[in-house]
Amino acid sequence: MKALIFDVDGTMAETERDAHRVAFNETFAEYKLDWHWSVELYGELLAVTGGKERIKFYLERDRPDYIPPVNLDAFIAELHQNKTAHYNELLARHPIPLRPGVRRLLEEARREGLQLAIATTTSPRNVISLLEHSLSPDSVAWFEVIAAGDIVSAKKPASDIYDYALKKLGLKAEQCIAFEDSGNGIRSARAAGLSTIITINDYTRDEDFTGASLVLEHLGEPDQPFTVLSGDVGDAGYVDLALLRRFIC
Ligand code: XBP
Ligand code: MG
Repeated sequence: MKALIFDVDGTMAETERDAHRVAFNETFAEYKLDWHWSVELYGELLAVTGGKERIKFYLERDRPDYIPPVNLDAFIAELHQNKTAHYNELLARHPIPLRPGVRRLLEEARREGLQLAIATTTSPRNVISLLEHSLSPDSVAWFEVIAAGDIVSAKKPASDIYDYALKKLGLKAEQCIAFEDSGNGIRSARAAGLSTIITINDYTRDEDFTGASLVLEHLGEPDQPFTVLSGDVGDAGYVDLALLRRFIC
């Protein structure tokens, strides 16, 4: 096992409901658009990864009444840039805590000389903000590769972002483990050939995690053991490198 590759949103931290969703709504309000994404509606919209793609999907599915500007893609890109600014302000004001076990596992991997990488649909700037505010000011440098956003043309569930991360790491899929929280995420990681550990959250708990090595409530801590939804963990109560080595294919 040479590297751990982490998804960000929903996996490292619960950023979707109280940060991304809120930032989208702040942008819509700023542009005087009568669009509002409730907690429930946002759960449906998460079926589409990528903020720009999600806005387009919402307009097509829920707002057939909307008369688009001549260049809709450019307008959506402008909205999305504004949303990214709101998201970054929000993370600076109210850092979102990392999920249980994330910091501990990253620190163990660093001590043991494993490489770390990120494979996410969100923008690089958002990843950097989360790492700096919630992990440590110098933690961007902990990651050999930050594969994010529009660097690939096809977002998750396509394998492209994981293929890109593996290529940049210079490693084969069999040498790495992916961490994901969603159905789209596991499809992407598995399509790239990666063993995948799932930590669910309220938005994703009922999704299809076929092919997961483990499906857990969270990564767990010595004093906060995980709940196992599927897979064999022996007598482990939290994810550490010894447990992960069992799942290298
Ligand atoms: C995350 C996403 C992202 C975020 C919003 O998916 O789908 O679109 O919701 O970020 P994953 P942007 O965790 O599978 O990578 O608005 O920057 O796209
Ligand atoms: Mg995710």
